[in-house]
Amino acid sequence: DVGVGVGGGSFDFQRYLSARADAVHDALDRAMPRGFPERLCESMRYSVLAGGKRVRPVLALATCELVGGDAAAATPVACAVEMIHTMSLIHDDMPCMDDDALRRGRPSNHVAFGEFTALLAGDALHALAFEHVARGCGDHGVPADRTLRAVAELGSASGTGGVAAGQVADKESEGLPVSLAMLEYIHVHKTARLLEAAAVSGAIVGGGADAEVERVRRYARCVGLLFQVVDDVLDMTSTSEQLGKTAGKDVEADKATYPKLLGVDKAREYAADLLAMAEAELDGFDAERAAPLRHLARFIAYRQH
Ligand code: GRG
Repeated sequence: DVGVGVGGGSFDFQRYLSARADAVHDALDRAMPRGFPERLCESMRYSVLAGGKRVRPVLALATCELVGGDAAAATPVACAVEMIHTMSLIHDDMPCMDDDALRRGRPSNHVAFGEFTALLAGDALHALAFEHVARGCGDHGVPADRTLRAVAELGSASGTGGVAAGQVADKESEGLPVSLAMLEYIHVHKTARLLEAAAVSGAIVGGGADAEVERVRRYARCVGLLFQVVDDVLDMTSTSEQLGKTAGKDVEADKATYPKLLGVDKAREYAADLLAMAEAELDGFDAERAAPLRHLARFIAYRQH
């Protein structure tokens, strides 16, 4: 287990992650609307404030600091990425998509609020994400050209170059044989692209030079894919529990995964390669500033659930 010894330095990653996740939660709480229309606002708050690991926003704060920025400047983009991520989860759970009744340990948004409210809560969250960046970055003294680049990055990660493209490819391939190239396309777009946008927009608002931003992009793309490969391996290896969970869902049982296409050992090797590539991208940065990102990649690689 390569994970052993990661905590050997003085950096306490668990403490860092939970402090940052709490700060993000508070910022989201302030950013989310209250009041009229009550049910819509309540439904948006319900999903965003339900928790979650907050990996994407923490990534944005960390890359902002990596390039010498103040994490506060990245708070609006961090919140925006979590809003986009959450809206994608709300829509993903709906009956026309994956039809899941539970999310983040509680009833899915459409189960709690009904379908049309869930659909609109997702739409309103997506719109709020961009409004929040446009207004919030200026309030934190981020120059307008950086804000514009961050907005473009988040937009491109959501649409036909990102999450929506990955989701449509995933849905269209259900029940069909899926090649490794297609599996990679789905995960790069559905999962990695938004993690990449979180990291890249943090580095942009932090004032990173173009070469630094591109290194951050490559780091995050590896971490995003790593996230999915590890997820697939965990699904495959926690067999009895997973079998119980997926027994009634043929689509899930049919779903292509890295261990199914490569075998568990090769999938694990691939995860180790992705981790090494992600870490190599950090080598050119100041070691202390890069420590959170190094630990974040390892946390994703070695998590047990
Ligand atoms: C974004 C425009 C737009 C549309 C959404 C429904 C849809 C289109 C996309 C589905 C995207 C999806 C569900 C991707 C899976 C991403 C993923 C790995 C989710 C799990 O992320 P975690 O583990 O979850 O970070 P928590 O709850 O911890 O935040």
